Amino acid sequence: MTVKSLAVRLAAMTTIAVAGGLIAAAVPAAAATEAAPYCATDVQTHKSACGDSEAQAAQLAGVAKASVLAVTLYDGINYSGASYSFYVTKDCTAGYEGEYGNPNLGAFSNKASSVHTYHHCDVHLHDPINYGTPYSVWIDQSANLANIGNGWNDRASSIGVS
Ligand SMILES: [Ca+2]
Ligand SMILES: [Ca+2]
Repeated sequence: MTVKSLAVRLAAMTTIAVAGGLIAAAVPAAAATEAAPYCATDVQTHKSACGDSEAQAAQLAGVAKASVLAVTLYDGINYSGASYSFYVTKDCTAGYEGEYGNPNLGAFSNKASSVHTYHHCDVHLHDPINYGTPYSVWIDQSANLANIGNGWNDRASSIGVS
């Protein structure tokens, strides 16, 4: 076998593996969204859970009573549809220090279409997982992320909160 034919074979195998992965990943994600559309993560424990309401999701994620809601991402515009909430230990400060973050939005990656922050927090949306570029301006709230910068609808895969 020549080097080139091996490379072609490997490329073909990779394509099949990627296609299979996409199919496998898409089915459970859709099922999970239908069953429990509200999800939450506590920054202290990094524990995430989903439920039938935002309150239930927070409870199942073990969000501490002292924690505060920093940001909620919504699948729909105008703060509608499935949501993902991120809880922090205390109110954010007036400055931008990048105090908290979620490096991988998981099933909510590339879904957020509107976002609302609370307790003096603002949010950076990052296109890749594990932060990095490109990322959005600091956002306090946006009813339609398509209007932020060059468009952030269905794009965020990780978030920074300050
Ligand atoms: Ca969306
Ligand atoms: Ca992305």
